[in-house]
Amino acid sequence: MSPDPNHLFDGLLKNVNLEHAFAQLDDGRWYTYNHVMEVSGRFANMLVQLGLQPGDRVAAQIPKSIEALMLYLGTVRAGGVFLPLNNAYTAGEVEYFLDNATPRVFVCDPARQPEFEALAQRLGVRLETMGVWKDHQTSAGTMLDAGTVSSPDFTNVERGPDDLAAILYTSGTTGRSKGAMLTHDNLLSNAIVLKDLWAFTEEDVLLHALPIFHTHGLFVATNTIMAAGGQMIFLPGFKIDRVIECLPGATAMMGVPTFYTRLLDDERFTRDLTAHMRLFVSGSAPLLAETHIEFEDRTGHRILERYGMTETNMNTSNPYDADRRAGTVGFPLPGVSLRVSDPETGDTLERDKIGVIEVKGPNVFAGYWQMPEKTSEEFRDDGFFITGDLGKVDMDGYVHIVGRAKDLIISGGYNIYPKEIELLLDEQEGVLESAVIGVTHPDFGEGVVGVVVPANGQAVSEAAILSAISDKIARFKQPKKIYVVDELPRNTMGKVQKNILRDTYGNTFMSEEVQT
Ligand code: MLC
Ligand code: AMP
Repeated sequence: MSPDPNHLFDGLLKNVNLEHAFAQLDDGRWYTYNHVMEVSGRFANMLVQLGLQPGDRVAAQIPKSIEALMLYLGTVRAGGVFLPLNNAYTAGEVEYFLDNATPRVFVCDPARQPEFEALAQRLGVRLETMGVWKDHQTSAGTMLDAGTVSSPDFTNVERGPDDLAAILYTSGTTGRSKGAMLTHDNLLSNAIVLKDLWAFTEEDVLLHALPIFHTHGLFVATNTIMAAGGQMIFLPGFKIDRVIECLPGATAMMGVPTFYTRLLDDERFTRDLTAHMRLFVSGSAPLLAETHIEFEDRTGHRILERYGMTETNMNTSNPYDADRRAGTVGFPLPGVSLRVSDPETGDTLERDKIGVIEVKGPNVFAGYWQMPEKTSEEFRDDGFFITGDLGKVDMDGYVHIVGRAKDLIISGGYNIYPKEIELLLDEQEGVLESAVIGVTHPDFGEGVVGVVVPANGQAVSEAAILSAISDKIARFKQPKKIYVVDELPRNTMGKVQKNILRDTYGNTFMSEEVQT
């Protein structure tokens, strides 16, 4: 059967030379595109043997590894829907996703298997494990053990452009996470656009230090490099020494702003170290204009900033060949329509006017998993998706993001919805109510601060609250500071004035002084 150009896997690997290197791994192994075919084929066979039907979900909360990436590709080849989960999520958080998405298979870290056995049994989900491959002797979970004996030959299950390839959960302003349904065409069209726009070729070597459970590391980075037939230096995470060591072997890097501020804080990061680099891309959170400028002063490279979302993949990008402007996210991608609307009336605003950014195009998701009402709330009648980001298009056509209409904190590139944390703080003993805000953090861009009001006569302390919530939600979401106050500032309508809280506690992470 000839490759189906609509199938994500076939489309990504369409022009690839199978002998070409795909990834250079931290354990010294080299992966070629032949390995990609073989190992993803083995996983696809295994999933089918486990009973996977087209459209079934495969959830995974596993350490970053090349095999984890092959599980994504194997799922897609088998006609399944890949559902990656942040490794930092607690068992309680994972329970919600499994309950909501009802996957056929859940693959977890072998070290955490005991936490999930009862849950998997209750939900009727097949539990498998996958750790990090070490050598042929050591077991690294059931998927890798079985993978060595299953066949590498697999004929991809037919899928249409509108069939789902992945579901990525994204939190909501109400605190409940929503599964963004991404189709084969959403992912494939975006990868091809980005490869062309950013001029990726098979000569490229992408330094990959992002996690692979989010859009940025999983799709923007790996799909784009595959579409180009290029290779990656595939690191387990962002550790500064290793990144600096690997940079001379790379031609491109993608990262969240924290990657770039950390590099700039290191004196080994010099013009010489980056001399052969062709491209640095930043996204997932705002890159400060001063970081952009300092980066150029230090290295001579202008970071290319782009703007995306789990629901929409990438929407805009600064140009590759023309002026990359600090503080802007560039132009809408080819095929993407973008407009700025009045948040109240929905009327389209003229250039330079600030409103809510709305987008439409092949990149935009198919809706939230089993939440038709939530889906329709976030789309206009003419099909534009309301991003919740506030911005403007300037007179030269560059898009600027100036804030958010949604109550959202972005910390080190991870999204944190205050509502989810507030609901948890409110449940704690002695707490009457709470408000959660994001304030400037020197490393993560924004850091989470909780402000709590004790119930009448109760004594509450920061330490007691932090200890009580320590195993309830992922660590990166937990407030890095909690203030106890008598009351929250409210407006005449009774709404908490978070802007006042942000003014009061804005310096929390910028100075040693503790505020009261
Ligand atoms: C780690 N910690 C964080 C954090 N990451 N706290 C707040 N925000 C974060 N992002 C905490 C840990 O809980 C721990 O706390 C301590 O910091 C050290 O943990 P670590 O694992 O050693 O941290 P580190 O490896 O340095 O991780 C920082 C990071 C990582 C910036 C490298 O967060 C990261 O890789 N972020 C990228 C996120 C990403 O890929 N986003 C893309 C989303 S897609 P303690 O208290 O235990 O010490 C998207 C769409 C788009 O947004 O447009 O791309
Ligand atoms: P997520 O839901 O994790 O995919 O995060 C998407 C959100 O990240 C967007 O709605 C924006 O608020 C933010 N974001 C992504 N890229 C940028 C950027 N370049 N500048 C500012 N915000 C960004």
